Amino acid sequence: MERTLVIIKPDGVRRGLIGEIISRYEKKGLKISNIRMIHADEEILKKHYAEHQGKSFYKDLLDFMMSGRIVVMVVEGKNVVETVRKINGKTNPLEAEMGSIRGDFANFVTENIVHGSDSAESAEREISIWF
Ligand code: D4T
Repeated sequence: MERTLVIIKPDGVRRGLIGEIISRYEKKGLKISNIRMIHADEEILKKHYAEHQGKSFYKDLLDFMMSGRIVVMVVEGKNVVETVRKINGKTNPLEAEMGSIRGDFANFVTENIVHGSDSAESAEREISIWF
């Protein structure tokens, strides 16, 4: 079964959206197969966001991701990578469709509530970082 890594970012946790977000995945028929709540440190975030190192938004992104607790989970299902990205909506909330998590709840590109892996290969890499 395909797997993906989802992170509910500090803004999603602060705003009390954990249940809302998980229920959207579950109602679509996806399974949460592992889950933990942590306060991430710089070391683990540098690994997770290695591809963005050097980009203009990198430091703000890491600071934001360390600003509170996050929920990290493994989600399983058929075509789960693509399905989760559709449920999450586009990275920039202004472009995200209404009805998606980002379309419904996010305002800024950095504070965009959730992360979902962008491919099955990224998912396996990210799952090995967090679990
Ligand atoms: P994540 O990784 O959070 O699911 O986002 P995406 O896969 O949808 O998008 P991404 O990797 O391109 O961006 C990672 C993370 O960086 C923030 N970001 C991104 C930002 O603050 N400014 C920007 O210009 C971009 C492109 C938001 C998500």
